[in-house]
Amino acid sequence: MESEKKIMLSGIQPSGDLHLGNYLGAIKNWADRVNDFDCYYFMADLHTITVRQDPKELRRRSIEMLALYIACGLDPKKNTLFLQSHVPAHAQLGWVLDCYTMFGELSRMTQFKDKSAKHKDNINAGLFTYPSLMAADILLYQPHYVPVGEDQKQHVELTRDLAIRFNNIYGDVFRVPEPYISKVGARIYGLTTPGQKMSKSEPNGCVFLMDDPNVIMKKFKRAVTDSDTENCVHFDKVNKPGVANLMSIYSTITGKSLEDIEKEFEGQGYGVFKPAVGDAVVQTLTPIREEANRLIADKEYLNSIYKEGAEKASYIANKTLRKVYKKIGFYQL
Ligand code: ATP
Ligand code: LTN
Repeated sequence: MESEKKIMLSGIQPSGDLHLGNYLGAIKNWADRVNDFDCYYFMADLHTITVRQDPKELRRRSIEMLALYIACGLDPKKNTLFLQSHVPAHAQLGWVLDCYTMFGELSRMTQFKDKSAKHKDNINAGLFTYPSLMAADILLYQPHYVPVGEDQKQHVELTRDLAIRFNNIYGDVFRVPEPYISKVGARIYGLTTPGQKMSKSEPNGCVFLMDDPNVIMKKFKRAVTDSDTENCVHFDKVNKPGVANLMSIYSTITGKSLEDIEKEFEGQGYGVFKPAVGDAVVQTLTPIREEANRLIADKEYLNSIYKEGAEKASYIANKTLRKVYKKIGFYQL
């Protein structure tokens, strides 16, 4: 029976270990919406090779990430969880959409500009055409919503343009999806660099989901607060970005409002506040880490989830692909 629920789809590249920014900005929000939508979440491994990867590490992360998705609350019975390279339709529709995406459009993508500046020795064609593959990832499943962080909005806009362009030529083939950007946790900043988003490329200020509790506590105790001498827990993004970031993390995790947090720590300095935030994060991440470790030890189970996910995803994706092939005139047997 086809589901009546609206469809939601998103992916994360297994190009680095998952961190608190990924959890609060993306995965936690996905898990919270599981009952309201028909959800597809995948590991975008095809996308990772736009930048050189160590094959062993890519393989390890591709399975560890599935364990973490599940441990973070993405129940495989309620969500379709899969690995992009297990569903060939992504690459197939990706090629078709390459032929409907303009050079000028791809040249304007900020992620391409950023990444080609960062990897000057490897500005490959895949890095350039990445957004067409991402459009294929999305359009294959006819989703209503694509929950992503602010940084991916431009790619979803291009996906919409491609869907509209294709539909204008061939009739109603694709649903035109909406980006779905959550306000809560949309941007978590680095603990050592409160001016920049938390990212695996700055590991000292980045809390990884698989970090040991003592490592997490150390990272929080070393978190940059302010240069002011006030030593008071007050939310001021402009003048106290470090403290504001810690307050946002604490608020997102505990559900307490910023005012309540200010009251809770009134008269107490950063020496009390920083370990308290660390402790709340440890409380949240410990069961996730333990469950992920338990699942990682059960490869057979994880493989079976990937297998089932690929079957379910392929069924839907192939339906769209067949329609596309037919519309563009590929001879059908
Ligand atoms: P990089 O470290 O290379 O910038 P990343 O860790 O940001 O990569 P992505 O694969 O680009 O990881 O992001 C996966 C998802 O997590 C995206 O939806 C993104 O918007 C979200 N995300 C990543 N970092 C943060 C952050 N610091 N705060 C909130 N959301 C984030
Ligand atoms: N480009 C995204 C990952 C990604 C994605 C997608 C997200 C690939 N395909 C389809 C949503 C929908 C990133 O780098 N975070």
